[in-house]
Amino acid sequence: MEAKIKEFMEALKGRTPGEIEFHQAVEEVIETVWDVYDANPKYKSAKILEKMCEPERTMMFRVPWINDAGEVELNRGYRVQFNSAIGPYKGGLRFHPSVTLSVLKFLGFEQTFKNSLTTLPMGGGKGGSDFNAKGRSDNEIMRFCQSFMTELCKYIGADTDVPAGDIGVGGREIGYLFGQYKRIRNEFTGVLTGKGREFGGSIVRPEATGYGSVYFAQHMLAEQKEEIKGKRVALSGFGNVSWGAASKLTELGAKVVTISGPDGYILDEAGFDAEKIEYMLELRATNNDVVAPYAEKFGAKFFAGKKPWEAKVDMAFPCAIQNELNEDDAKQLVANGCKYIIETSNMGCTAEAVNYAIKNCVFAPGKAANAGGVAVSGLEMSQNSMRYSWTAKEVDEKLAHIMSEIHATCVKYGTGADGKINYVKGANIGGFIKVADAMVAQGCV
Ligand code: 8G0
Repeated sequence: MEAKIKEFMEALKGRTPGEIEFHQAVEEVIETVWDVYDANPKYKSAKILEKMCEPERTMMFRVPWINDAGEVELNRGYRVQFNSAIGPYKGGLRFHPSVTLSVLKFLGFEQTFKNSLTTLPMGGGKGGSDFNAKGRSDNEIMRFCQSFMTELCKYIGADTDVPAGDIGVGGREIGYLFGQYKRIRNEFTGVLTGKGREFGGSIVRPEATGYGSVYFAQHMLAEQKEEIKGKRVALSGFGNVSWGAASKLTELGAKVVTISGPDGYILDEAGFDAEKIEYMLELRATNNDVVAPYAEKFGAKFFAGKKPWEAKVDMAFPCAIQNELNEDDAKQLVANGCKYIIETSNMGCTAEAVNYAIKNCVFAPGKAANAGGVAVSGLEMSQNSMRYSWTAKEVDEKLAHIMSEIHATCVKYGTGADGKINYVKGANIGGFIKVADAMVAQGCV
């Protein structure tokens, strides 16, 4: 088996030279679904895995715009339409200087499996730009979004491809993008999710990724006869995802002690409360991409240039960006008594960290734990189609139910002969089968 996986990966690398993040994401999936693939001639003869690793379509385009000084600026825009076997392409837009085709391909690839796990009819896609919002004015961000959408609007639509936000794309950017789409196409449809409440956005969408991850963790802990209450928790990041996780964890009686930014991490021994959680939103709105001001405001410790994985905690939730937690970090967490790592960012842990964590603590992969975000985006699409909106209670209940279904799928496909649950295997196989069956049914397309 290992030789066949190696052969598959070598062929993929030959076709996609240099796309290291994409290779990393594919390898993790291939390793866990290979047995299922190998045992199903209908998948193999249709070359399902090979097809799943090739986006249906990839757009790359120029995004010119004018800065506040009147000068021309140039960025590159992308949309990767990865897989539409079970629904319209669906996935966020990331505006961040680290964005490359490889990063968006890894994200679009993972999105396909994640969206399948949500039980909702959504295919996989991802897009974005290498645009850096740091230090940019609101007007510059608007002009960039308008130029980006002027090109993107040719490829998306409520029944074709429905982007959303991601890193660097929040409610403000979605508003500008939606306005430009509506102006060019002259249609008011649910072409984007994560919209403002006034124009079709779903309630609970901003909190959904973080809430969902905590709901998933509750099920993991229940399997171990434990509960969230009283746990010390390390979070990374200080954006939307980290904020949602912090508020749900705090509500459930956990003590959140860290958040982080590109400048370092905050250790707040007093734990987070409502005022501090609210302040995370203020920090983000400054466009400065720093967490240090939190330490001064609330009398907490700040460790410049360090990651929060050196803190002594029971649970860790990486909530920032890919590969933010490596093997040494995982070892340090476990050595300090951490029993749970809940990957809440996409591919937040390196491959080595994942392998170590699976063996030495209880580990949840991002495509299961963070699927609540896109799940509520799926609910936003449904509400837009109905021209109706659900209450916070209705959406939150649906989210909690979806997360429990995802956990059950992981248990179904990931429980080993020893009774231990391998959540990585469970999530990958669970996500894979539905997409693979749909692809087989639709023939050679
Ligand atoms: O709502 C979405 O479609 C969305 C946006 C950003 C990220 C993700 C994700 O699942 O990673 C989904």
